[in-house]
Amino acid sequence: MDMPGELINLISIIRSHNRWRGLECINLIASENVMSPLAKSAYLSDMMHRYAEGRPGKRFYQGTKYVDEVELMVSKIFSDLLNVKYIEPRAISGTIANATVFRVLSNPGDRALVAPVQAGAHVSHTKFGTLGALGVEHIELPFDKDSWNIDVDAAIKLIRSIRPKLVTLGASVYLFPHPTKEIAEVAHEVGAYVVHDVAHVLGLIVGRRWPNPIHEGADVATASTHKTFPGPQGGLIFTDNEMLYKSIARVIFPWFVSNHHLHRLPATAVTAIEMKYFGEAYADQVVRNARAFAEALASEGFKVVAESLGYTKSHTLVIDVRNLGGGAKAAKLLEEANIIVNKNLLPWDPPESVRDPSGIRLGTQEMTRYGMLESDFKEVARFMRKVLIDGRDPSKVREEVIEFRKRFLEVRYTFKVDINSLSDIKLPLIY
Ligand code: DSN
Repeated sequence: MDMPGELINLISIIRSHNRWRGLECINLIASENVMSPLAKSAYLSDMMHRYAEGRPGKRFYQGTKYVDEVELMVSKIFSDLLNVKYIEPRAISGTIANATVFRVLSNPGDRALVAPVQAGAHVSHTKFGTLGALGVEHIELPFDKDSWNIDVDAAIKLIRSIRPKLVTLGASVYLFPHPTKEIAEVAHEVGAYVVHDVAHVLGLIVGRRWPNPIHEGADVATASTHKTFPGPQGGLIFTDNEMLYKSIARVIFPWFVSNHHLHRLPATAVTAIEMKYFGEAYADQVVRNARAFAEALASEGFKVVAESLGYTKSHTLVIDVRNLGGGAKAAKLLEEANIIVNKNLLPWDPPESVRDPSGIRLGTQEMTRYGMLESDFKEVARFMRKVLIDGRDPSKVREEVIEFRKRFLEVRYTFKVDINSLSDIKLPLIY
């Protein structure tokens, strides 16, 4: 039978997406990244078809001996990379990692202190997301707009007066490390646990450009494996606390995952091995690029936040675009020029302005993976000025962006291998 029209149409849509986002855009979403060809090839293994509920060696299905080996490898490699004792790799996303940990540490009706959404907390930390779904009360930590960080003195007072079950740190707009040590000391004094969500900065921690919260006193850390850590989409939990680890392992299955999407595991292991060898060079360049990008944007006339603090210590930077029509308009115009960013709340925005906030958020991690250096980000800042400040036609700038992107098509910080020589089965990608 010939391919039906709907299938031809579907393949054409997939190819259009792959060409657009994979080859023609400057991707600056701070929570995304790309896998290497080797990791992509590992992602397409037969494991994508299989089930393996439970833990290695204690599965509820037969046929998992190699899955078990890979899953144990993932835990071992992360344990070494992060220098922590216990890894739980079965969370299929950062949100599932958070749900598991929050459920282990609290019951419905308990109270949690969390960073404010406007200051970058992830929705799963809040009453609007997973914490709310679990019936845990969300009370915001005080945020200091001058230091772009949690107000430590006010937070300490609040922890002592609320005596919460848990305190969450970490954010999706994560410019400067949160004060884990200071918060953990006081949290522990009142019997609270500290959960640090390092989804955004896992790759920087592995690359030794960001503090590991477990080494600073957090009880448990949650993460995702696809932001600055450039693996497949997935979640991770790590801790040095054996009792917590055992509770997490009991709760994640069967409460929050049944099967844990096994094809993630070999691709995550490949990426972890890449990060073992290239992670420091990669993280270093990501952070250098972020600082250079922020400086370039500021000199092009943009209001990049946190100027007096050096803009950022991570992969992320934030621009206040109120004077340019707001975050929604700016993000849309940039998209028309093939520059992909997201609109983002800034600390002074009310939560209801989430659909048209004051800011846009930019991350350097993906384009760094494609080989961009500081001088290349200066060029990106110029493209952005043309669109948002000079008011040039975005479709004209798009032509320049597509031309520019041709120089950055190959994923770096990986091993040079002939993928086809490794595979018994040819798995062509739709490109
Ligand atoms: N919502 C994602 C982000 O963009 O930061 C995190 O899951």
